[in-house]
Amino acid sequence: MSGVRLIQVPYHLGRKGEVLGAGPAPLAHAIGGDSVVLERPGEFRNEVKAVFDVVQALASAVRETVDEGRFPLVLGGNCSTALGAVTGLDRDVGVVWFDAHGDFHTPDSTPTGFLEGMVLALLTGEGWNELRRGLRTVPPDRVVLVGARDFEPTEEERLARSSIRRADAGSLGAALDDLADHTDAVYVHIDLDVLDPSEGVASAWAAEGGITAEELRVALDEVASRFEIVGATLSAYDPAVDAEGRIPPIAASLVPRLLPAGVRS
Ligand SMILES: [Mn+2]
Repeated sequence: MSGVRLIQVPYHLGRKGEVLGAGPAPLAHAIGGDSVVLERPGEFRNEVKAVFDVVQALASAVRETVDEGRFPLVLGGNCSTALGAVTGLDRDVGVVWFDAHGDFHTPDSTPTGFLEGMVLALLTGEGWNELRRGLRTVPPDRVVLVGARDFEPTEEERLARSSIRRADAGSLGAALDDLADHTDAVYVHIDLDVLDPSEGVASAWAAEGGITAEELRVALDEVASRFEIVGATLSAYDPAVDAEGRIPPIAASLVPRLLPAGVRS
């Protein structure tokens, strides 16, 4: 896979190797080939700043990858990796976001304070304005959220008021057709908790009612048939809750569907 660069981002809330930060290494192993491991620059001062430090470092790594003509495949860590990936692409893109959750809280609406529950709001330009400086945003009408089913109070209402499109496996095609009116290039974000727990438990945030691995593979084929996929992230895997190791081979099976035809071998 010489045309792709795997970028491991082994951080959870800015701390290396903890919880979801333990996920990138087994994902990289299952996918195979070479990968680089991102290092968070600077000292750890607090979680929120550390997360944005990781995001900024990832933006640089993705930008270098694209400049070399390679496809950036990010292995998070946290879903906040999306902010760095989209920034490093340095172009207007649509976003297809697979997740059990909405990730659509702001600092003012969150009941938990969990930064990972704010990432899609951040990506569409809400919250943490100073720390977000220099990061790219995506208009909400260029985002399709797929498989979300586990919401916190006010989050689903916030989504309903936004122009983010929501879809499940059955309605994805129509949502993608709408998105194709706005863009021909997309970034694909896969929080592995979009999978139903019967396929494998991706993390402690897993939720019933998800899509199957086969539905996810078909969904990616639907995306690739309509858009140029210019970057992707597989994220939010905690090997500590997946004792049988069921998630990494599923993640690896998704990779050929994300890559441009020229770099699939
Ligand atoms: Mn999630």
